[in-house]
Amino acid sequence: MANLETLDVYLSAHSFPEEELRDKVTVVIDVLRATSTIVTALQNGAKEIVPVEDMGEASRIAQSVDSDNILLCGERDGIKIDGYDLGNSPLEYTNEMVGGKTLIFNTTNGTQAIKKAVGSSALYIASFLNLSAVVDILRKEEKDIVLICAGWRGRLALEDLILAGNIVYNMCDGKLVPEARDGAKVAFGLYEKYKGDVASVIHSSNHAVRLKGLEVENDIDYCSQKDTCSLVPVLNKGIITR
Ligand code: 3SL
Repeated sequence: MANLETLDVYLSAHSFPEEELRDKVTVVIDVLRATSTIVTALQNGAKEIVPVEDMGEASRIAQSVDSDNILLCGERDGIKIDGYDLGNSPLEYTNEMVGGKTLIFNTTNGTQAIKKAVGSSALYIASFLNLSAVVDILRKEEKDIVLICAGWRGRLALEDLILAGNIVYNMCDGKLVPEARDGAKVAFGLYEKYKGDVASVIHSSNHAVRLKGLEVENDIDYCSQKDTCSLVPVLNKGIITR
């Protein structure tokens, strides 16, 4: 049973030292769009996803795997990386495109946050799409849990924090204990205030505005949907599977 007094929320991937996660269960959140894309890709039949930090790591891994079955995927500042097969729009990750494939996945903040948390005792991937499935798994965890908001280049991202708040809120059935960690209290408070209109909060976030400039507004609607999927991606030996 999860310990709600130690459940914590880290506001960006830059806000903590890796060593802190060693004996903890972590959940990486990048609503717009990396973790929503990971959930979608696995739901649509991708075999596995290898998160990487940069182009160099991506091409090294791509060269060492059967090239018929791999796709290079990712973005920098929201735009598909030159020469890659796919960008970071979850809507591109259809069964026809990703079914049975290994995806090498390289994004600005989301995969950086995952790589930073590889040393944790278990690592799950969360989005609004698989919110309830994540909460179900976390409720059973005995170890301390940290929800890591990927954020944007070291800064807080509202859409990540409100999902963290939704997870905290659901885990404690809307009643946070006074002993809760500060991070959990802040996320819970944000979600509690806006829980009637989460989609509008996501649409008004700085990153949504950035993405609207790239004309990917459908992605924002897509990533704002709750519980369309019951799988929880998990990282094992550097590879994410369902
Ligand atoms: O930073 C990331 O990992 C991405 O999700 C950002 S973007 O939505 O593709 O711009």
